[in-house]
Amino acid sequence: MSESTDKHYSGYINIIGKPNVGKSTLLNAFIGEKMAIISHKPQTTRHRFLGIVSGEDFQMIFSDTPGLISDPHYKMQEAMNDAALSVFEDADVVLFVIDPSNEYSGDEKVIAKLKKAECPVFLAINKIDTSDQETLIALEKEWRDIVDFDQVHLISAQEKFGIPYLLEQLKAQLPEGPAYFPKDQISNKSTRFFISEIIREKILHLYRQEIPYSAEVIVEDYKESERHGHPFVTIKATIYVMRKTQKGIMIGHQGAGIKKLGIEARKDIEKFVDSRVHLELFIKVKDKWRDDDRMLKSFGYLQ
Ligand SMILES: Nc1nc2c(ncn2[C@@H]2O[C@H](COP(=O)(O)OP(=O)(O)OP(=O)(O)O)[C@@H](O)[C@H]2O)c(=O)[nH]1
Ligand SMILES: [Mg+2]
Repeated sequence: MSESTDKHYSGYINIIGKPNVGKSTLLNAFIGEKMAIISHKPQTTRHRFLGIVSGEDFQMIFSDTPGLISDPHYKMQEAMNDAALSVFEDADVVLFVIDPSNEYSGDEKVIAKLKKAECPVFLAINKIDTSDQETLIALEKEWRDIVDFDQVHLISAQEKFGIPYLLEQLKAQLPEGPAYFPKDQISNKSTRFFISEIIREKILHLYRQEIPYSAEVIVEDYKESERHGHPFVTIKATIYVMRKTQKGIMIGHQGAGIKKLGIEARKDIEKFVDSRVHLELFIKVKDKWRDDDRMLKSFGYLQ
């Protein structure tokens, strides 16, 4: 096989912004498939992870991050903020996302970092399908007065409006460099990570109030086998909650809640792993895990 002498471009495009502005929806739109979980509830994403798009002469490494919380209440939220702000350390391009309802109160930390960034900084005003031109023009001006953005894009990640052009402009910013990941790799996170995310997404959709925020999901066991000549995967996952009452709510009347959660999660996991799946869910109570260093380490929030 002869080696190509053509130039190769690669780099990190790091997405950052407040909770719920559509960062994960945007990452999925860039990747072209559902990788990040999405919900209408803020603080859906809890960990920074990469979504990688490669071509013959380029590799774009996108990172999705937890939404920036202006007043963290517990250690897990502090760790989420740290993970989000760490994107300034390795970015080749920073993509700051806002939505039309966004105010910049509480954004001082990120604004200071955006101003000091040595790489190109783009502003994406997302959810333009929910706004009007006048508001958007005013919003763009307001933000341009604060930060000297290299480019501003008006997009709708959900409606896929403005995405191909933004992608093209981001690609044009990539410096010359090697592929940092194998060309067929699409993330830095494991199958287990994405399975626990799928289960957490269903918890966000099915349960109300504080339940999703009190829950963490760990895939304890993942076994691939074959059944009737077809691939078959057996998964055991534990859901940690903070109180006994939350465990009761999650299980539901005669187990109806956990059954529904299991069925909905399994359907999406089957699509994700492209196999039939048997999913077993266990619920454990772990008081104050969101402030417990050891638990946060074992859940991957702290190094
Ligand atoms: N109308 C509209 N809704 C959108 C758009 N993009 C995202 N959303 C919705 O906004 C909500 C939040 O989307 P996410 O992608 O989870 O937002 P996020 O910024 O990743 O949120 P965190 O992970 O909590 O920081 C979801 O209900 C999305 O469906 C858009 O372009 N238009
Ligand atoms: Mg998100």
